[in-house]
Amino acid sequence: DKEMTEEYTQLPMIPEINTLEELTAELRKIFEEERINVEHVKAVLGAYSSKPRDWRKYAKFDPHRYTRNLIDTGNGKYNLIALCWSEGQGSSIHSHADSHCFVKILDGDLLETMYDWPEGEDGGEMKAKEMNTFGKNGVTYINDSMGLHRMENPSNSDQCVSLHLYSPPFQMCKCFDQRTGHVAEAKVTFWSQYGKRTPFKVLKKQDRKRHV
Ligand code: 2CO
Ligand code: FE2
Repeated sequence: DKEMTEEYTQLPMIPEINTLEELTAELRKIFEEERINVEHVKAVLGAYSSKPRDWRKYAKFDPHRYTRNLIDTGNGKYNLIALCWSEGQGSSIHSHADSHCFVKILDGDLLETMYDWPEGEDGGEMKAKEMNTFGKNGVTYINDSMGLHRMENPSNSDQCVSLHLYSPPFQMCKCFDQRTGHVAEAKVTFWSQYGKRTPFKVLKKQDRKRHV
């Protein structure tokens, strides 16, 4: 209907956003509102041009899997996270706990492969339905009604850093075995929070659970 259309064509004014701090401030303001306009949030993320000096302190890599580094909790409305993907690292196929998931590339390239939810339990091999590569400053969005995805750094020579906003924040999601369609609960963890390494003891406990 008309109201709906206007929501997507008439975006609110996007201010100039020069730094990650300015981006965070704008996001906090937007998420104070009850309703989330997906296109507006995407436009705000797009308005920021990535500068390594802004996010260097969150860019922590691990040789074994991609890391999740908490930047901001947006007054409890969302988690803003820097994900660091070494060459070739990727996630499993996963869902997003009924949250909005916004992604902006800060450095390198990220390949997204989309899948439909499997039909029933262990519904057999999951077939990719769409693949898209996002480059530096690219923005994308997914939620559970759009399906599932796997994200990976397709490069064997360059790292990738991406900025993810999840609203509302979540601790658990579902991950899927591509060959069998088997689903399992997975815990999401933070390698660092506000630029500081998550204490080893906490990580060890989290590690008993499956990861995305
Ligand atoms: N959802 C995954 C995670 O938070 C990353 S893929 O982009 O949404 O670990
Ligand atoms: Fe994801």
